[in-house]
Amino acid sequence: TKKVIVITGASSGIGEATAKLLASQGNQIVLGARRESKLQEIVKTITAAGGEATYASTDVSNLGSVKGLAQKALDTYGRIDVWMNNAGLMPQSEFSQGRVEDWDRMIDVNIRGVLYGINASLDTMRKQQSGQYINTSSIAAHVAGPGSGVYSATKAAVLSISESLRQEEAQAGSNIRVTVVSPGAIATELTDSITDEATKAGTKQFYDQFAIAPERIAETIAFAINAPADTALNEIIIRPAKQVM
Ligand code: NJP
Repeated sequence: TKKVIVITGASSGIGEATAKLLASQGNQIVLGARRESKLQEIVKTITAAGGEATYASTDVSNLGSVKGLAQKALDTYGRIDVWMNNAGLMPQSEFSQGRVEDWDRMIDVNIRGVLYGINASLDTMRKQQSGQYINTSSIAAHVAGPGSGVYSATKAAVLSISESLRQEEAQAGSNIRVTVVSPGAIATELTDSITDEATKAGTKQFYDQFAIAPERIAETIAFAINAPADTALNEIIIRPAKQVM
């Protein structure tokens, strides 16, 4: 059945691939991100293929902006069946470099963005007595290493937030499912967010060896959404077959 699916970070990478796949399966997609021209282009591609989509330019680190995205979904399609908290940044660096601005941006987008997404949509799902969250975490939540401390911490926060939300909604009997998808190296624009040039070069080299296409993640998310309503896939870890850590 047709679902209204809101996706943050939908202007590139995993969000874009997921929007396109879910639209091709007959769902109504609401895309959010900051780059409006990219969102317009993706909506055009989806509608040209016979699908249904709209967008709202959204900064997930601003609660009012995220509420605007939720309102766009309600105004256009009348409900919210799935909310995908996917916007994220990965400006990795070692602590000794003191890149405090990068830490703050990761906290604002990777953590606050997820909390604001929940806040903007949970009332609606509670009223509907159905819904689903797809929260994009990372393999980095499970495996921290040099340079990944803050990114790993923000993605571990996504696991904690998701698990509490899952338990609360299960207890309330609200029929709201919570799914975390924790990817390994995926070929997207994510490495562009690294501000330290040496770290960026090293990470891109690592990705170039074996990163898999964002369409793989989109297929995984579609599987979790299409699972029977009484069944919740709570966390999916998905790596390139050749990725060690
Ligand atoms: O990266 P990318 P991915 N407000 O850079 C948006 C996680 N992940 O698809 O605002 C709203 O192509 C940005 O849009 P824009 C990762 O941590 C990935 O890989 O227009 N949106 C763009 O659409 C992240 O949570 C890998 O610039 C904001 C999107 O975020 C998720 O996957 C591995 C925003 C980023 O798209 C999607 O990232 C892993 C804001 N303030 C986890 N700031 C991987 N690729 O290897 C950014 O473990 N965005």
